Amino acid sequence: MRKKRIMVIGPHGSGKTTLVDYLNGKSGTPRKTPDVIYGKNTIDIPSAYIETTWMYKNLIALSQDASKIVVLVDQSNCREVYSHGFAILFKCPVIGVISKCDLKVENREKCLKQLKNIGISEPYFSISATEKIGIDTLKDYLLGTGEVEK
Ligand SMILES: Nc1nc2c(ncn2[C@@H]2O[C@H](COP(=O)(O)OP(=O)(O)OP(=O)(O)O)[C@@H](O)[C@H]2O)c(=O)[nH]1
Ligand SMILES: [Mg+2]
Repeated sequence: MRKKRIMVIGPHGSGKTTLVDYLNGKSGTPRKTPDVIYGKNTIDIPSAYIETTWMYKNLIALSQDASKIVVLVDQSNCREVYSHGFAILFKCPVIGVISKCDLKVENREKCLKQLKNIGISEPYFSISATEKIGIDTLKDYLLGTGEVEK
């Protein structure tokens, strides 16, 4: 059977690649990611996949390779990009994450509301890659011992 990975979904610039690099124990210079990238433990999904609903069928197909799906809501720019109930498209567990929680603290409530509207149940995680907040807790939650089982 193919190894299942953590699939990371989020709007443009929300910190997807920064998070997957962390989950893969890698560091790189963040740049726009135009393609689906399979990493050691992760699948990094380009933001275009959530920006139009007709791309959702591709997301569903890719989710066959996912053990869990991380849905990012960007606290620094929490424009609504997901359809109401988006999470019910998927069969595997969907985890709600507020990224860039070091920025625009006043947007926190809006982000929590968005995660609820997307149809994700708590617990939600707040992370900041720059300030190293919540990111180890999330990594433990997603990967357990540090590896995804084969
Ligand atoms: N302040 C802050 N900046 C962050 C955080 N995480 C990522 N960034 C910055 O946000 C920018 C975008 O990060 P990426 O990881 O490339 O975001 P992405 O979602 O992969 O972006 P696209 O692939 O272009 O859709 C980079 O300049 C990162 O350094 C964070 O927690 N806090
Ligand atoms: Mg990226």
